[in-house]
Amino acid sequence: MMGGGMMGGAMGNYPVSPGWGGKVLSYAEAQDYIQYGATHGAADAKANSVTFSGGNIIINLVAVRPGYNDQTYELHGLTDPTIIVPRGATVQLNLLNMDYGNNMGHSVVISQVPPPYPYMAMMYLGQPQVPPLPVLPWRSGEDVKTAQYAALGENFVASTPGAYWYVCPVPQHAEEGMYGKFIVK
Ligand SMILES: [Cu+2]
Repeated sequence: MMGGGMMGGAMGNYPVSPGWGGKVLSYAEAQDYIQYGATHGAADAKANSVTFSGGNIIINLVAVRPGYNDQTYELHGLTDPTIIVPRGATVQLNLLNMDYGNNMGHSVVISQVPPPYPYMAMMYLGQPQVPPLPVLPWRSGEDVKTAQYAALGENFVASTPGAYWYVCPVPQHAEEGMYGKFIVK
């Protein structure tokens, strides 16, 4: 158990709009977000992992970055990398949804339940290890340069060493592979 709290968040099915409940980023701001994510933590492409150090960690995860596969997370240019953080670190886990289209809202839940996941992953993940983010709506338009993007983050303390999974709870997404390993060591 890393945090606690209730299941929360709306399960909306709509494109991003002002007032959706989180941040709204322009394409340029989304690129800054990605760049931050690509310059913090140490990426190992062969191991497909990103290792963070220090007591305050910001993880800028992307859901379905343009040019990457559907139903994946991106960080440091890697797809669904293993994320490794030191025990006791305060973690700000951010998510930016760059996907587009009906049912392409995405979120992230940290679970101790390993894959494979069923269609309704949310029913299977047990008590989330940190309060889950709401579902982030998809981008506002098809054209990536003019679209706006939903982003949101949450903070928790990685207090308990162990192997966890970060998983998209939207129906079918985890079943299709939208998850990665999250290790506290
Ligand atoms: Cu998803």
